[in-house]
Amino acid sequence: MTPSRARLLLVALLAAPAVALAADSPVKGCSPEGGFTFADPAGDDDGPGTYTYPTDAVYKPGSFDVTELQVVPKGGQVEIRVTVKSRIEDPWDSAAWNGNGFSVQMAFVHIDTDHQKGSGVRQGLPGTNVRFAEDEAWDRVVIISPQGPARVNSEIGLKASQWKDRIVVPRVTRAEGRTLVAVVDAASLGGSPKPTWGWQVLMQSNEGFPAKTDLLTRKVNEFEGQHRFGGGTDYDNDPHVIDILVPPGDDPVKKQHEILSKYDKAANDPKPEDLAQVPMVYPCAK
Ligand SMILES: [Ca+2]
Ligand SMILES: [Ca+2]
Ligand SMILES: [Ca+2]
Repeated sequence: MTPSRARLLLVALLAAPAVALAADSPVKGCSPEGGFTFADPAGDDDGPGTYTYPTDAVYKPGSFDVTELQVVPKGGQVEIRVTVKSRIEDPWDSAAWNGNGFSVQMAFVHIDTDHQKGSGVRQGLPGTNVRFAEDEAWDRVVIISPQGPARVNSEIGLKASQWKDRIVVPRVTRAEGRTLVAVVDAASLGGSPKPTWGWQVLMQSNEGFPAKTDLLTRKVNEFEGQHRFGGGTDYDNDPHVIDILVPPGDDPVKKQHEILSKYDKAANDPKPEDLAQVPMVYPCAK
């Protein structure tokens, strides 16, 4: 064997374990500019493990099953891409209500830009019924909604005005195949993404006729209905999120079910501490 062939073989042997590990990791493509791809398992579009879709035929299987979050910084803008398991359709003809080309999905993409205790918001947006840890509080949230910006901004003004400087309505929102795409100005996120940032996608469904307390979110009840998710409770104590990301580790489906099951099932007028606490994911943090 020539010395160069021996070196190649050595390199291949050393590289092999790293390749095997990378295949198991949900994280790909971390860039110095803060870009990455983070995979979520298919088949966990059941919240704490019990949620069921509304019965109307527009809620196709897989519609709320996140399979990937991709963040692509491009100059002064950032493309945020949330992919689900089924092709995104527009059964309610969003053009008729100045919408964005899809109908049933809505995703809240939370960002923790500093990972500092006491910095940011621990509460979820109205209607999500979740909270965040003290050192993982969100500093920005991007709303990917089929509703046009005027409607989303009006809902923010009515229901979450205390956080309006932290809530980002994208410059562009559209559907591409199985992917919801949002383009935001990096400045609206407080600057260009950094590999240290934390992210969390809460998958919801666009409700055009929301309750007074809900920011365009669809409710989860004890039993599913034509336009209601089932498998939760009829109070606002159960997390109204269908799929979330969990930090890399063994059995992410089980982990999600554990996280979303930890709420006070008896609290009919829940306090913040009664709600499930969702984690941030720091895909590229060292
Ligand atoms: Ca999923
Ligand atoms: Ca924070
Ligand atoms: Ca998940």
